[in-house]
Amino acid sequence: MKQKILYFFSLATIFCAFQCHAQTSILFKEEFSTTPHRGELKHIEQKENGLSLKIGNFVNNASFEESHKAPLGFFIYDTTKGALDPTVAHSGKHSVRLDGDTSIYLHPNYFVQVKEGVSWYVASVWVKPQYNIEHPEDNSVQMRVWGKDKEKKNVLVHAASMAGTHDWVRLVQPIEVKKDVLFISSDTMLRQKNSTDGEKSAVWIDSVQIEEGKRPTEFTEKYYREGIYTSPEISVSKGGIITWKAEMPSETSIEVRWKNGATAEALEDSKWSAWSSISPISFSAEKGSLLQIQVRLLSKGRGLETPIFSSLTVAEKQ
Ligand SMILES: [Ca+2]
Repeated sequence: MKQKILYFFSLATIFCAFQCHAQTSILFKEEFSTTPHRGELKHIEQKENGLSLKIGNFVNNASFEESHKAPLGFFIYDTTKGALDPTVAHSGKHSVRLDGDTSIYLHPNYFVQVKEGVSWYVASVWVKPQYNIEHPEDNSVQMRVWGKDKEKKNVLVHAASMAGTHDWVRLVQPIEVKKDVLFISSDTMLRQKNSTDGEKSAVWIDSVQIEEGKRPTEFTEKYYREGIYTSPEISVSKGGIITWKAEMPSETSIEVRWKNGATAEALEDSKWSAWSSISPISFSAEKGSLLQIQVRLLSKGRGLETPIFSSLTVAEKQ
């Protein structure tokens, strides 16, 4: 296997020596699949096959779109009082509606494993509550965050709640991970005191999210929908070309831009070029000898796919 790789490598070297050195010389090359990145990553992580968008939501089927009759991966207690609703949604086309004359909740079938070194998570859910207005003081919608310890005991960690009738509104609960908590989860509950007059309250639930950090980001089903790689400063003496290699599954894209300056300060203030999605692009060194590049990974639609960015090369004209 090693021999094969060497063989390919030497072929590539010979090819490049012949092809590239004829017109350009390489100033900067990063193979993200084989070497640690230089530069900064935002909402992006390095994997074996290159840079990819980070997972922005650990909840499966978080928008209830992968469902048939019942919301896959969740259970409703009890099912006579709640169902998938294909006519109302915060994201996608479906939500879950709970109807209660007593309290009722929607709970996921799984827990998210807490990662080592991560001390904060944040749980969020979009809800649209409609209360029995005769008794508004008895009703609320609540998101409860659960933790599991070594003995797999459920512990109520936090709860965020809201009273009143609203259009779509987000319940948010930051979670500081305690030492003994290994798994976390969140459910959504329609709390209603037993109704004596048979009147019902209802809540629509959609866009459930558990992510790293203290503040929630825009709802996404899996990956962050935008991530940025910023290169280190690269020394140049004249203009040249920037080339890159990437895989882009459907509904994803990659864009690249650059800026140029004489000093680190000037570079900071310098304007970026327009984003370009087709490799290669040319750059100029009119303003000085420093060049910086940004790469933007995008996942459109529901954020279910990530592009993979595998290499970036900067070459100067000869
Ligand atoms: Ca949905």
